[in-house]
Amino acid sequence: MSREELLSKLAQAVIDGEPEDAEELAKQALEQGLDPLECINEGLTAGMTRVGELFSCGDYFLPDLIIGGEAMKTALAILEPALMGDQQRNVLGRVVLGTVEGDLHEIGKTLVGTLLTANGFQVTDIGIDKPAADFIAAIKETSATLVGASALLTTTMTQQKKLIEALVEAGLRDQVKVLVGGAPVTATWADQIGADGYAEDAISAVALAKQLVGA
Ligand code: B12
Repeated sequence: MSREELLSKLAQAVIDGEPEDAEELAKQALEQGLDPLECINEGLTAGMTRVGELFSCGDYFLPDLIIGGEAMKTALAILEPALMGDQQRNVLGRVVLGTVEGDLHEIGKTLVGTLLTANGFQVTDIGIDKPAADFIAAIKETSATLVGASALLTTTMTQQKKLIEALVEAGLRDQVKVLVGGAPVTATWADQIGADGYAEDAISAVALAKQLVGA
């Protein structure tokens, strides 16, 4: 199968919600020497974007989102270890990462964590639906200097603001740089809530994190 064909089939497996196909195609892509990051961006994420569009226009329903997410996660489980190959030994910085309270979207956040880890950051992923208090506990526990908060819903973006307020209250705001991201998040929003940076995808999240720690 050609590279283009494989990438488009990976996207289609997510659109059709076929975890087994997605897994098989991901294995095949690695065997054929395709770049795992390209498979994620041009295959899986492209498919997920389409799922979102179909949901927006009412052609897809919640179960379609769930099964599309499952297909993407199954393929990521095959591709992510291949991304870890070029992991560096020096720790560039410690990061606490999570999806904010009320928000169950985990795929993008996890991908950001994987790429940060692959690029030399020590990542503590606290999971999804996490209140500010959980981010703060993890920052204290790990002495992290970076915190990443993911929000995929317009209704949960406000939790990123709450997190920054809670950091100020806890006296930790000067210790950590705050990165925000997620589909509805913008650079303007990041500025507005006083975050230190915004990145639109996992690759730019790595560049931003490096910049913030001066690496
Ligand atoms: C899959 C999915 C789900 C799955 C999630 C499964 C899972 N295990 O994660 C499930 C079924 C749970 C779900 C539920 C819901 N969803 Co939903 N979902 C999606 C969908 C289709 C894809 C999200 C995804 O995984 N994308 C792929 C990843 C790779 O991209 P990403 O998440 O954007 O992450 C990248 C960047 O944003 C960035 N990034 C992400 N986080 C961070 C963090 C930091 C610090 C940084 C720097 C960068 C960064 O880097 C990532 C990697 O490149 C989106 C559509 C879309 N286009 O986003 C809708 C979408 C986000 N969902 C939507 C909705 C409405 C819902 C529900 C309310 C539906 C319902 N009626 O119940 C519920 C809410 C549940 C909840 N409380 O959270 C809407 C949100 C609308 C809005 N603006 O508020 C969207 C946009 C669909 C739509 N077009 O209407 N969803």
